[in-house]
Amino acid sequence: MGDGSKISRRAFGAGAAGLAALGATRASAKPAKPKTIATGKPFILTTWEFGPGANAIGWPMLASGASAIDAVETAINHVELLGDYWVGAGGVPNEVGETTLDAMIMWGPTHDAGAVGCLKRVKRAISVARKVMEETQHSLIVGDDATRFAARMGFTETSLTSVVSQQAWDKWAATGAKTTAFDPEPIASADKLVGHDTVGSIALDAAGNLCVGCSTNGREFKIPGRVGDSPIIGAGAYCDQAVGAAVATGNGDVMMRFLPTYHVVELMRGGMEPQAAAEATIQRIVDAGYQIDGGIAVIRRDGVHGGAKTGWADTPFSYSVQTATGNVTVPVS
Ligand code: SD4
Repeated sequence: MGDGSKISRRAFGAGAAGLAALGATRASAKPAKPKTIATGKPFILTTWEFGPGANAIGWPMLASGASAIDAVETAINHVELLGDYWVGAGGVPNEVGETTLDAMIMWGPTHDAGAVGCLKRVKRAISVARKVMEETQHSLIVGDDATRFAARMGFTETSLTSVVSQQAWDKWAATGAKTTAFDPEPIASADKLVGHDTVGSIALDAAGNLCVGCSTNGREFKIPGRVGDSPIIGAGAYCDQAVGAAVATGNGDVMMRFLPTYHVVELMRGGMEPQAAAEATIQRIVDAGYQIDGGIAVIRRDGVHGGAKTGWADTPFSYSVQTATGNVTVPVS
């Protein structure tokens, strides 16, 4: 966990040589005026049944003045290390039995973001994503190179396989089953995916800074190397300091084609209420003919929130929001 003080990326293109290379027009352009944004009433929103537990970790931090980025990272680390099958280490093996992780973090004040895709052998994926954001000019690092990057940043390499993930893979492989990733797109018939999940958290701190993060181990028996929507900015998560933030969950292979978290934030920027914006965003996917399980949770910076889903007839998707008045869990219908 970081201390919240090191949230800006190294200055881009610093130095006369960099400016000269950009030419006179760019070099003489006025720097953008920083937006003044009122401080807010802190909140933390977390998806799925992880919500109350993760919020109970992140909220006291916000209440005592911590940065939104520390609250989001800590809340998500808590879920990543729970040993839950659907998020983090020890769950959702790929086609060859390995668990790999996708995660992203985005910081409102600078619109900076960091992400890892198909991260192997490192447990706290959201923390590695934060290092990508804070220590490099990059936004997304993937695969074994993400593992090497993590090691360079001081993370320990360890197996992400657990007894549960090994047994799940052994059982699946013993049936001779094949990955569903070669099946036709879930358009003419409903998606048969059952095994997938993600945790997403959004926080606003007392200083008015907004942050969003998400972490997942993707979908069961995926083709090795597959990266889902979670580390794709505007797909798995997105925030805009002036408007609000959103997180997504569900069939990321399809959802990333619609950039739903970017879309919903832009709808709110245009004046749509959070609940209506969430519904319109999911409807866009449905209108394109996709029959998937998927959902989003969204919160405007004034704390008004909403959620929408498609599919998941028997799976209760929910999100939880904690503020000074307590935690509420909102079932999404
Ligand atoms: C993925 N969107 O990798 C994630 C999985 C998920 O509910 O959230 N499932 O596709």
